[in-house]
Amino acid sequence: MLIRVVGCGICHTDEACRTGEFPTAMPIVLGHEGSGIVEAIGDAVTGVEPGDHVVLSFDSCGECQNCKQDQPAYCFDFYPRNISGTRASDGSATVTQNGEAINAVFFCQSSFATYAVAREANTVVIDKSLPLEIMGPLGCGIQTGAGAAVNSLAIKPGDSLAIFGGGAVGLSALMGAKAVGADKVFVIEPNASRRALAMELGATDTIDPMANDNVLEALQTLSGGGVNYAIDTTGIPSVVAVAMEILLPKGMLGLLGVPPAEATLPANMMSMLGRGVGAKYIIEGDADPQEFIPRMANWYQEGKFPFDKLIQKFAFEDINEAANASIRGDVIKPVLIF
Ligand code: CXF
Ligand code: ZN
Repeated sequence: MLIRVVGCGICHTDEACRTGEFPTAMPIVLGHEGSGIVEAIGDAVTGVEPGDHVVLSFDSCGECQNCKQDQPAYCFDFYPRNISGTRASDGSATVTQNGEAINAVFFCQSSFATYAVAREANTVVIDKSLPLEIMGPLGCGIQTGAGAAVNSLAIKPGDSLAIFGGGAVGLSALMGAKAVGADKVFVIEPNASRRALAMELGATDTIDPMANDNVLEALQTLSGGGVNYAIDTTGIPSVVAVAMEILLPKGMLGLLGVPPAEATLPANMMSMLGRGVGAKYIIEGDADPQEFIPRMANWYQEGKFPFDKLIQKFAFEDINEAANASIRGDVIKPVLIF
């Protein structure tokens, strides 16, 4: 379908692709947190109509083993469909410039553009009463953080959680955990204004890792011995090492951060065995966007999930300023407005 884009968040993956941290072919039209209004649909579209307000998310095939078990983030065709820059069906280009092929189809949307072409699979219809301009980040970064806490770790009332990194993904994990009744949630983050926002969003306490030479000890003291779950959004091996060690017996660490290319897990296997703990990488918060995006939107309307507090709007023309503000850490989640 053809979508007129009204807003698009900038996610760390856009930046990682631009800098070559992530293996995406250049040049490419990035942008994968688009929201907009459907202008036209193809023959095979059944559940979306022109005029619908939509959030765009990641694409999946709907047919592989994982898609069939409602785990579209682990679609066997995820990379061709979302990262390759060309049509998954035949590798052809969807965009040209002066007759030359340009990569696009990024997350089956390439929403740093006034128009996007998406499939029904990655297009989620939302209620028209929602603020459409800022809804796009629910399609990736916010879904990734909140889904990790709610779906992957399945946090329950009474559970405790430590979140390493208080950016858009980490603070979304905090909001998700609080929305489902987590007890104690600790956020480890060097930026003072992000720590303050974490407290406003319901964190039990925060730690500044720059002011603490032993974060593990500080966290043990604050938590009374450890936590049931941890989430790492930093991808930094020395941080992951602390996250592994703070887990109580039977604990689980969710890994969300993009690591350096050569990094290996910094885990002591005997220590893991002794506590029966685990660690796993989580893609897109284990979410089925068709179910989870409306769920987060409902929480937002009920006042339980104030994701708008993470967002700062920029005009589309100011995309470079928006990206730089996020790299500097001045803005948590920039959203481009068209
Ligand atoms: C990405 C993170 C890296 C693996 C593929 C999915 N998520 C979105 O930005
Ligand atoms: Zn993303």
